[in-house]
Amino acid sequence: MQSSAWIELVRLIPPDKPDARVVMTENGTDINVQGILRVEKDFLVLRGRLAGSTEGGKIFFLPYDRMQYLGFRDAVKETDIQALFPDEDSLTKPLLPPAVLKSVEAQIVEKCDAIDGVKDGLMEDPRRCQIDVAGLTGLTDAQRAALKILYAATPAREGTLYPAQPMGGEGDAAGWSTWITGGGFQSTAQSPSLRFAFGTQFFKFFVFNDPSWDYRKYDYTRARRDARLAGTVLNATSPDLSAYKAKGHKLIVWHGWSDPALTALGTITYYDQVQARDPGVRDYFRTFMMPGVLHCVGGPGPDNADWTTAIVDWVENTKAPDRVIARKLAPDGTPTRTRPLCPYPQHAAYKGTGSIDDAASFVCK
Ligand SMILES: [Ca+2]
Repeated sequence: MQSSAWIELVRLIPPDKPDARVVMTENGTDINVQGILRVEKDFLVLRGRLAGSTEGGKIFFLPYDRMQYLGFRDAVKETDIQALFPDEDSLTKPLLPPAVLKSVEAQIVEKCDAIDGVKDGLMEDPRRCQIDVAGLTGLTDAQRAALKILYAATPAREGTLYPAQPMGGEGDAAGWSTWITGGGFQSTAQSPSLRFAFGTQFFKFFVFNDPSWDYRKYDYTRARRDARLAGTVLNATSPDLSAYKAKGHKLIVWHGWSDPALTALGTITYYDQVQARDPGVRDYFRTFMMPGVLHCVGGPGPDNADWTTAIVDWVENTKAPDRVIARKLAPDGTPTRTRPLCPYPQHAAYKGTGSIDDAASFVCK
């Protein structure tokens, strides 16, 4: 498109709608515009924030020949549900079909598996996998844009509404297609994925008491305020465990890193909040992250651990869980791999010798 055409388009932007426009650049980056600073013959200078980021006020210098589109939105709509299911009349046709997700996961594992020092098909800590979605192959622009939203935190008016989905677990049948993207086990004409079902029904009936509430038109940056009343009954997010600690109780929380139902980063955020209030948290509360594990069970990672013995030992025998062994079981129940789970923020590190399928070859550090 000619520069003059871009200039004409940019001049159409109403000045009274902050944070309501989106510019996409050639590398697939969305920028939410907060203000147009200069319109020059060959470039544009604007103030805004990268989509998915909560850090506004950045200055962007944009030559017109790097711009792909310029969109107008009534509000910032960047939740996964809105991105994945823009058309309520075709919910059964997933934007990210299972075969595409398998390819995405394979590319991610290929690039990030070895970061933890062991090529075992698992990422010990997916936060260390920093892949730009723009570099993944076999995706349409719309699929790429949706993935970027999924891998980024959902922004609130201030801070974060909900943490990002870590990379990993995309292609598993019980993974994203069932929970997030649609086309999986639970998919129906009305409810393509479980997150869609929980998300839309929650707002219809818990928050707004309005069966006609439309997720496509909702400005999610209002969600924290709108859901405040429902949250008084439902939230279990207070980081103040002082009463629990005073009674001498113990708490173990474990979470699959690839959980497609509830992002694992939410659990980490909570643990960090408790620790910020009480640096001695590990005396009564420990969190264990399980690499390559989906929601409760499943996924390529060792997902079978004896948590009951771990908590009984801690409560009744004063033996705190410094290392819990997880097992991957074959369909007949035979363990094919064992791996230590380490209390967060520790992780399992390979000693450098011994079988990578044997927990004895790993230390917590
Ligand atoms: Ca690995």
